[in-house]
Amino acid sequence: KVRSMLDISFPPKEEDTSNGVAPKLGVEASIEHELKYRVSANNTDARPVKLYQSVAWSVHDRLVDAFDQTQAYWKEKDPKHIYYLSAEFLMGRTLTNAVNNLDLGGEYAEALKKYGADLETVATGELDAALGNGGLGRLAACFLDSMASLDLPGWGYGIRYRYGMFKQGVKDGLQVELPDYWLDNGNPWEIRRPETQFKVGFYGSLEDGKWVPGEEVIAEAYDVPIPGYKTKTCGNLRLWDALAPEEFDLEAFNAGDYSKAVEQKRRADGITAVLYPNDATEEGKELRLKQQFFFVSASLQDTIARYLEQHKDLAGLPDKACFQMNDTHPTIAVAELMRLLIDEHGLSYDDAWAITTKCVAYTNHTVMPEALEKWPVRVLAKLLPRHMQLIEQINSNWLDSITGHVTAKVEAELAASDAEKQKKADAAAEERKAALVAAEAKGEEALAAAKKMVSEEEAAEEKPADKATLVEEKLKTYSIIQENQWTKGEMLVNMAYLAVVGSFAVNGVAAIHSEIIKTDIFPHFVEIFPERFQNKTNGVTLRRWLAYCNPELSALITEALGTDEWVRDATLLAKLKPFAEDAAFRARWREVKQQKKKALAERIREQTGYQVSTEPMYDIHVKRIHEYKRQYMNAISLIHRYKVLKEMTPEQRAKAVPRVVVFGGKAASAYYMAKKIVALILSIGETVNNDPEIGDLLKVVFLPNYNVSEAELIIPAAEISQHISTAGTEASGTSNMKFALNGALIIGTLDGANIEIGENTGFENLFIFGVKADEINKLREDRKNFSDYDPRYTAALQMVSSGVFGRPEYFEDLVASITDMNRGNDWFLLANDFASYMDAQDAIDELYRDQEEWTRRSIIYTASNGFFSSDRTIDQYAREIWNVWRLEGSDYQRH
Ligand code: HBZ
Repeated sequence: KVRSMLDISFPPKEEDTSNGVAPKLGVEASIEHELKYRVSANNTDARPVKLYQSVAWSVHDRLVDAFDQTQAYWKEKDPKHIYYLSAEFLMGRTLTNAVNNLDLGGEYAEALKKYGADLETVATGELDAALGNGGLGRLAACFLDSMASLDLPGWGYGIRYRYGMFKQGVKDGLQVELPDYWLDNGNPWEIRRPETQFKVGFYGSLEDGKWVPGEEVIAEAYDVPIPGYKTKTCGNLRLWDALAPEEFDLEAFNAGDYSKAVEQKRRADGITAVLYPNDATEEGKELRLKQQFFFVSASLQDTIARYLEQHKDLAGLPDKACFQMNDTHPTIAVAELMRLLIDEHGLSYDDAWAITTKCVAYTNHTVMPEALEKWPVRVLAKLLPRHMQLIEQINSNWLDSITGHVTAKVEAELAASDAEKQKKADAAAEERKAALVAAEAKGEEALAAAKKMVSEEEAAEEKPADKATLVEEKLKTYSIIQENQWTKGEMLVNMAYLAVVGSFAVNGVAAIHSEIIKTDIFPHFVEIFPERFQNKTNGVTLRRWLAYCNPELSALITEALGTDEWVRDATLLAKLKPFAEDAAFRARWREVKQQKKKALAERIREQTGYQVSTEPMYDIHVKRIHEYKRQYMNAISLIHRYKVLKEMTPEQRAKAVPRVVVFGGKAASAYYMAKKIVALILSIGETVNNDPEIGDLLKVVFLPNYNVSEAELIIPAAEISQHISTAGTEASGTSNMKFALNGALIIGTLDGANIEIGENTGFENLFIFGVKADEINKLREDRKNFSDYDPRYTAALQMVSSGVFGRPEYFEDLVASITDMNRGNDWFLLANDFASYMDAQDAIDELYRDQEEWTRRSIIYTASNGFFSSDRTIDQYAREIWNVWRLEGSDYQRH
């Protein structure tokens, strides 16, 4: 009854194009409907945010249609699905992407004229969905776009954090962290599914081998439709929220204990409250493990439940489901899938293991030891006792399975080294025998002394190694459960090892990285299953990162190529190459860059108050702040640049190449050095930007709150971009790809995807400097005696220490971290690379004087880097790991 009353209160439908699915209004009418009824703003005073909301809700309805049809179609066809398990999805804004992927850009632009608005402006009313830290989370978001655009049956699974990445502010020259209220205005892009709920247990004990959780929460699904580019396919990102089993504990409430009554709710709320803002460091917190298990368990239960609606026998699960683990964060999936199959569905351990290891695959994103997750056995056993038991069993089976291999290895090593040792031992024994004989002849006293000496020598002598002990020692290096090397006696579960043992495929994210994980991180696993290790070089979606964030450049590309097919097939960008030789085209290319620089200059003024000219070179360094990414080295180079400019005569200054250097990036809230690096950049900016002698010759800007939306504005404006990590530390990098595609030149080290970008673009077109990855270990060793400091480097650091940029005592630790043997000893080798970095910087200045050649290269970058489309990456995952394919036939083909 109530329902039908509500129904008749809707305004008359203007058109019905719904195929009986849902009545649909035209774009203009639907915006108006939403404006009036959903957000209750009358047309005349529709403020941008209200207008954004009504436009978003109107797009929402169209997404839901596409979503329902796709999901129904997939259900009917029952293809194998890929489930991308990730603790992070850094989606950014949705409106522009959704409208354009749905191919409704024209219609919405037209409809918005009525409000004197354009889509671009309206889109700024949306808050970023910042449910991720950096590259790893953004990669997951690009992958969703590509899966849908390639018509692959794929879902993302993650956590609906109520607070995403903190908002970064600047106060008194320091980073401050503010909460991210992204859900405050409601979220038109999600669909709550109260009908889809699963119980997730924690703590408790094992009773008769069965796990009895001590605490339970409810996972409730929210679906975020993921529209593919100009296809009817609409994928899904399912995010879980945590609810208390009973919102209020009524018993406690009636007994007058209000706080106990809400305790359950508070605990559940805590699980999905906030994203951990760490990127490259491990966060060994129980709550984090809880988050990981929470979303993994709900996702696996959900998948199995859907599978069982259509199939009886779980043995067929690997033909229908593949779980891709985005780093080790979801690795508990290995144990949870085992538990579900054994404890909930009655399979034997062996059958469960056969299924699990055919369903699960793992992507590694880091080689930094501090970022490789290791959970104390104590924490796991308390929070997830049954899982700890299963991990022990998995480990013991694993070690059993390789004991033969390890024994053979030890025997071979022994055979080699023992023959040598035995020879020495035999010779020593002969000598001792002779000494005793000689001493005996000298009498009692001498004999006693000689005996004493002999027994001391024998005790000190290296015993021929005992094989069993050696095998045991070696096996430990393969073990998933290991002793903490810092805290003796504490046992840890190495999640990366668990992931490797439990997966059928393991991949790195750039060619060099995939080699390094084989040689440095998992060499002993490579011995056992070499075929398991693969490379899948990262990519980015060209929709968001070129077509939509840089419509001006896109229009120019489309005009040149005579088609916009490149948005779908990025290899077509190669056809731009001849245009690099066309002076008129180059002029237009420069015009676009100029326009984008202007937009960035405007943003800089808004956010920082600094007025920057659009004439200088725009030099951009944006990414999470980290010692290994070496923003600090850039900062030191800028101090030098400032010093040189100060020392110049007016004639010399007139010839200098002016630069606007823009930094952006968040420092993890507990990362002491990273926060100091932010402060140093801010301080340099403060000094340089207010120095009247310098004027437009140099501006150093720290643009606060770098996020996806800021990146969409910054990247198109870049002329040079910096990717200068210590070789061997950056797994891939993905912003380097975005910059290259937007025609920014790269200064970088031979690290991560820089190498493949160099291969595609021609290394002669990049500014490559620095030591190589295979030299790093030795150089770190050598630093015990390092004294070879570049005088420019020393002078710049001296300026910091002497207070030229203020607060010398605050920067003392930072300076010490790269100069003091006992306080960091320059672990990331800034001093080693500084001189070659400066040479590369000089080469940049030199080339920038030649705007024709610079522009030519810029075009070459765009033309050469179509390889880095995430469509290519996802196609490779689909073929080489997942074995999923797009559905042919039916009207789900692209139009
Ligand atoms: O993943 C990044 C790598 O540093 C980068 O080189 C690569 O391109 C990118 C995609 O493959 N890794 C991260 O962004 N890592 C995290 O954000 C992270 C988040 C939580 C953690 C650990 C790392 O606990």
